[in-house]
Amino acid sequence: MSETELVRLDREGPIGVITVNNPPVNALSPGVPEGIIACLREGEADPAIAAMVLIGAGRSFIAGADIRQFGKGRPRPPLGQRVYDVLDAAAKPVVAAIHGYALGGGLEIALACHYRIAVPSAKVGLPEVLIGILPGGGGTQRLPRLIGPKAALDMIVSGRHVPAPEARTLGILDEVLPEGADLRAGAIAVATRIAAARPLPRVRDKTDRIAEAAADPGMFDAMRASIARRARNQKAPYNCILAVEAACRLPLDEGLKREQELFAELENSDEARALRYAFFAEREVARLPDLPEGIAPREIRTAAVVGAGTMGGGIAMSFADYGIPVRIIDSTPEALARGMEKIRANYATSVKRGSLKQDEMERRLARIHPVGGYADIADADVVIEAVFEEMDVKKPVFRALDQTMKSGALIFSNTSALDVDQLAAETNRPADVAGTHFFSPANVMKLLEVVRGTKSAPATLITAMALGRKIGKIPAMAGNTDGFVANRSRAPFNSEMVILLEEGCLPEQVDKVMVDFGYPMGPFAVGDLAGLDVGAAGRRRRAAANPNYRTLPIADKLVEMGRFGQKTGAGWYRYEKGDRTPHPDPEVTRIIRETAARMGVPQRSFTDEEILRRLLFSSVNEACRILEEGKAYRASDVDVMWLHGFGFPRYRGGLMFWADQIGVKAVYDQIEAWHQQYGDRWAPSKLLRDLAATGTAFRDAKAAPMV
Ligand code: 3H9
Repeated sequence: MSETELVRLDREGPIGVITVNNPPVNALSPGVPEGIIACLREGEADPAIAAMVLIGAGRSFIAGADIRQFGKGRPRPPLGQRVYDVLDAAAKPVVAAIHGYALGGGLEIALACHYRIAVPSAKVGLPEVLIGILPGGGGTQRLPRLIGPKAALDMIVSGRHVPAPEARTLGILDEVLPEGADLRAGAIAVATRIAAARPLPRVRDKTDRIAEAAADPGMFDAMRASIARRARNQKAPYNCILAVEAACRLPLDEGLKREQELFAELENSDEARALRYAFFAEREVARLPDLPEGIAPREIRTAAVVGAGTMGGGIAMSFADYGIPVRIIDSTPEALARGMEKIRANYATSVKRGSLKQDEMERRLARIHPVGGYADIADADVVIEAVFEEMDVKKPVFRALDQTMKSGALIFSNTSALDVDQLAAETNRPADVAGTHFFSPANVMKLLEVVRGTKSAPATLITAMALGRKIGKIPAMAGNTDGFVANRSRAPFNSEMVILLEEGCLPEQVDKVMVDFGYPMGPFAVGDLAGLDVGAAGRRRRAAANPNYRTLPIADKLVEMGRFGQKTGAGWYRYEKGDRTPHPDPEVTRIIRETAARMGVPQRSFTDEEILRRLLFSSVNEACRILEEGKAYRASDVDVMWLHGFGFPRYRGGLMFWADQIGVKAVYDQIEAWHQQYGDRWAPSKLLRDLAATGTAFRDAKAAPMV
């Protein structure tokens, strides 16, 4: 058979080797399942073949169904004729030989094989829930039979990737080859060994592990209770549980039918469409369409951070967590020592919670070196400035870095809003300067905004994006504009939530609406966590620069009273000592009502929907302005930023995807109505007007070339 075919059968003596070759990840695109079935039939019919191996070409076994095909209404083969069923009914043994990933339909195929062997670096999993569906290729029925319902539930409901050694312990894999062993040869050896084994060892025939459910009938309700908070508003995790429950109750063939029904309820749900969109948006965000192709990122072996505060410490941890040695400096030895203490305390908390091992903590700490001053970091490949967010504080740091850093070192600023060009202008190497905006806590949050200065060289930007991925972030490119893309698009939301208070809302009411929508915390509670003084500084700066700036007297009043949030025991809420639970505070209600009365704002009540739309539509309008000005590449990049910078519920796709579900025209009409009612701050952007006029979805909006 020819090498260009998606699936081919080779003969190695009495063993037929079926190879799937559908780069990059051997997804089960049209032709692949059919190809496997055809090869299998050929192998079964050939008397010279005693057993078969199923293996993936390239970097993976099979990463699952082709996600791009979902929701297209493409007919699927009926039960009994699918690749899983055909494998299950095979007359000769088939060994799944796994490297890279065996995910979703990929693992389901392996579960329908008779033996599973993997290299130590392989990962297996059923991550369907993460795209809003459930394993629909028999995974919910076979996995519980193989490893017991409890372990299967954990895997199917979390969607986690399980490393090969753990998969061996769980019983998913029959064998993990030693490091460096040849997978193909190992699998052929197994196939030769089991060629004559009858009856064929089939997962469908196993009953011993499934019996565990009878001993612990409460496990399904316990699982439902344990996910209640994080899975709210979602259906897929609950259907996953129902499917595993069915596996414990029904014979396999009936269980497969039930799996199909539960799968069909999900495939075209809003949740599944949003999660698929998010999956592809996260991949799209890596593409930099206007930069020349073929520029390799510079190699980053060592890093440095200037500033050992909360952000600097978190950034240093991000490097250390991914194996990159990092030196850190601050203006005084005391500040540096405090910063190092905080880093140690953060790691210690993870150890206490069980998410980090003590020896790993020591290894990470050993990569973070507090040093005396600029001369001690001069030979680092990259330095990230993370000092106080004031231009006058940052500029001298940039001058000092320019004088000391080796030639070719990249100089990045962790600013969240300031003009990167002004910082670059302090140096004689503006091409090597860019912004890298981490989100707090920097070692936890996934978003990294890479801010492009007018003079940033393509290699600088490409390296910043690659570095971000290397330290586990999702980097997204942003133009140099006040607040860049994430914070700028979020700013109107932040204003609107306080303006709502002037009109009669309370913080706890707004927070409840946003938590019900799916945010992990309400925006006022988040404000208290971040510190209200931080936002106030930004507002002062903007008010000084813009005489028409809409002030927020209620927020300013709280800051004036020293109510900075959790750190002072009071902000939008009050806090008991040593407790982070927000309690509504009558004092805040009094301030809100008094300020509103003084401002003469008429008071009224709001529906939840109105609150939600007031906050999010204001940001949609601003995001359109950002695209129109060429400060972001695509609407889906804004969505990725909201998902990973602000905790926007993933199963709603992102800000712009959510707005598309309402419809561009309806969004425009409402914004225009508020424009009439409230004046300039609600003026629709030109792009929004154009999209509404042409009926173009937000996600298809064309951004201006990035400047
Ligand atoms: C399923 O199996 C349902 C079944 O139960 C059966 C039901 C009947 N489809 O992520 P990367 C593309 S549901 C289509 O950058 P990595 C991806 O878009 C499926 N395309 O690489 C990208 O394209 P591009 C269950 C896919 O090394 C390229 O491959 N499986 C698929 O960082 C490289 O991807 C999953 O949910 C796919 N399934 O990570 C697994 N997978 O270059 C989803 C990847 O054009 N995939 N692509 O941007 C993943 O989690 C990661 O891609 C993986 C590799 C871990 C495999």
